[in-house]
Amino acid sequence: MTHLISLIGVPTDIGAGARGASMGPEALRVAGLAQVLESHGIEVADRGNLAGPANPWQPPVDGYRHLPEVVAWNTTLHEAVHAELALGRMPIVLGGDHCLGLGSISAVARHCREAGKKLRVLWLDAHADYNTATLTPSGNIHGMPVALLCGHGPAALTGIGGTSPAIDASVVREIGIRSVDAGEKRLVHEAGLEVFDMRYIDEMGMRHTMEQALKGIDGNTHLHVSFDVDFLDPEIAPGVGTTVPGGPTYREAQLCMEMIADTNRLASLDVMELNPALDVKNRTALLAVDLIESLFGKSTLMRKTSPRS
Ligand SMILES: [Mn+2]
Repeated sequence: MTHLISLIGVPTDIGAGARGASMGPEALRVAGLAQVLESHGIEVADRGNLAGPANPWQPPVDGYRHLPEVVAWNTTLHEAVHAELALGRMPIVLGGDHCLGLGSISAVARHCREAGKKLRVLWLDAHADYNTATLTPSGNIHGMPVALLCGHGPAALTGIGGTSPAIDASVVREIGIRSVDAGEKRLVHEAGLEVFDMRYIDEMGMRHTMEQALKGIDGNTHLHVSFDVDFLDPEIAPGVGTTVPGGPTYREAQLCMEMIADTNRLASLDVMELNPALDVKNRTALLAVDLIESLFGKSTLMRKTSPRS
């Protein structure tokens, strides 16, 4: 795992159904993200915020809201993430809404093709984010990034980064899912997406879930985590636009992050959908920073060494 981190703020809610995730990057900074990482001996460069079009708050056009603006933000983000990876640094994308997973992960996939690396994407989310315009009446693109990455959607989006599809569905593991539309469910099954939903976590436990989700990761694997903060139970993480009850508890989320850290293969990260307008005294941002700290090796447990694969 590289210990050179670049923070990339992407202050937009262009793909969301509620305004406010555009303030997410600053809330994570205020919650001390850079300082917490530096306390673990990690060198952090805050690249500031990317720039892009304002949110015009329009209804869908041909099934998509703000398509040109979503293309613009994701194209800029794609180049920024790819440039950091090319420098041998680990990008942490501070969203912004989850439509930005498209620009981020398409860049990670491009880097993996160039570097001859295997890719594994962990999608931590309450939602499958596998919608298409024909399935979703809202047209909010933050519900579509996994489908777009897998090649389903308009060419202006699926072609970002030059290779469509950007990824194969087989590299994705979705964890924490508890809200999937009926048509979306069918597409997820057709794509063969591996989903560990809350029922699975309830029945099998987070430890077994993560063992399964991390299975097959080896020394040549680039592990990307796309962390939608609505993954967490809203009791502990109210500051998101689309809360769904019944998510992972504090300890379950910590274990999830600790087991990812134990692989020593985390190479890029998205932190998405934090919405300070809906938060309470920045507690969701502070919790996100606490969990990110665990991703980078803070262990709550009294262990002399953590197991490394
Ligand atoms: Mn999401």
